[in-house]
Amino acid sequence: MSWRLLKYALNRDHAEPRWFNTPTSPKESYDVVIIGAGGHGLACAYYLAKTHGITRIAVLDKGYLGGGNTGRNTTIVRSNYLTPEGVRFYDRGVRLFEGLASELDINLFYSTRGHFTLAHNESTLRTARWRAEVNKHHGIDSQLVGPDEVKRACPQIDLNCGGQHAIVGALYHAPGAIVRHDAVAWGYARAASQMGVEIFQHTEVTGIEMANDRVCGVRTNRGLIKTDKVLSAVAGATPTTLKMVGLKSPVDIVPLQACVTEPMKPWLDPIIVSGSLHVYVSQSARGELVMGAAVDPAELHSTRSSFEFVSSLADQMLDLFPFLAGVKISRQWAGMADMTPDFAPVMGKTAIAGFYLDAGWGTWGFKATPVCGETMAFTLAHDTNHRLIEAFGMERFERMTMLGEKGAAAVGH
Ligand code: PYC
Repeated sequence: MSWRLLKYALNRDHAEPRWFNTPTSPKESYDVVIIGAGGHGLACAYYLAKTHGITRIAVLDKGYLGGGNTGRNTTIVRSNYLTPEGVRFYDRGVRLFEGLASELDINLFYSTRGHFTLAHNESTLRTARWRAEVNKHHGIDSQLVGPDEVKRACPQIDLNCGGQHAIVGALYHAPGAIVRHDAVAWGYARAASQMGVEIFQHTEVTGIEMANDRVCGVRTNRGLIKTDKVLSAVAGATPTTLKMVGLKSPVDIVPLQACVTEPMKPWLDPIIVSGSLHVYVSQSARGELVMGAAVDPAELHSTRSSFEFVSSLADQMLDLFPFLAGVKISRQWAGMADMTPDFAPVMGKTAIAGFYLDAGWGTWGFKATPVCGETMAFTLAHDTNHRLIEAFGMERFERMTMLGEKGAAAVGH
């Protein structure tokens, strides 16, 4: 038994240490204010403090820590993207994730499972082949495999898919992993807080102050905070902060729904994605099947989840895994995804001096948490975009230098 455990067991008065300290009220000023205490905002605060020595940081959230898309995603980590820019960026993300539990001293239940993107027809197979080639060129472990290899990794799958859309192959990405999403946010929060970062929950930003065309503070429901650097890391609410600084939003907000089943004995090792059937599934350490489908068809600022979602998901899942017919869905929910026209993020400096953006995460933001933190921290500290995010600037929508990452999205749009 570890000493720490023994100490708590024997000492009745010994309170469990708090994960982070919240001062009663924000200071008058900070070097950096981060809007959004989700994984991205907290990771940025952590790397700003750890790598760049900037610790006078306030992280503000109108709700609670990790209560937005950080706690609503389905925890998949992968780097099998389609564009070289995406592949390089997410590869760094996977590598950071692999060492994160020991870096943050928290069990993240990081579990490398292998990731299959199923192809049910020739055109999907062609995109899979294309992705595999781009991935290999950048040293990423992805390859095209046949139906037999899918069956070997997942014997329960029906390769005929109910007779409607037989599996003809798949893109296999060995590093594909799952990881406890809330633990990622809490780990970053604790480590950042230990270095002096201050986190304020239930603190809403109501406006951004500007003077001489540059940021000079944020207005909140707890008063004005002066700062000359503001990061907006509020996936699902990005248009609101962009409006505060007078920038036109390149993102639409669409709900992405997900659900989990009751816990089952472990049977599913890999992550299975079918873009054509609009479903994906993995099995968590608790035994639940974590599943999702395509985004909702229209813009909506809401986290409600619907019966239509579970019924159509169940329909497609039963084509892949008929034996699940009696398994119960225990929870369902939605997150709000900010979708860009080219399915790549919008990151870095903006036309407003001192206003930085970490947005456009669509349905793939969680896996980018550590690499966003690292690259945005560099960008804020040096007021220069990190080389890994140079292609993700907002100006690409005016210059028509879009990226075209749609083929790498896991879910249909
Ligand atoms: O991008 O891997 C992904 C993903 C899975 C579910 C939603 N997005």
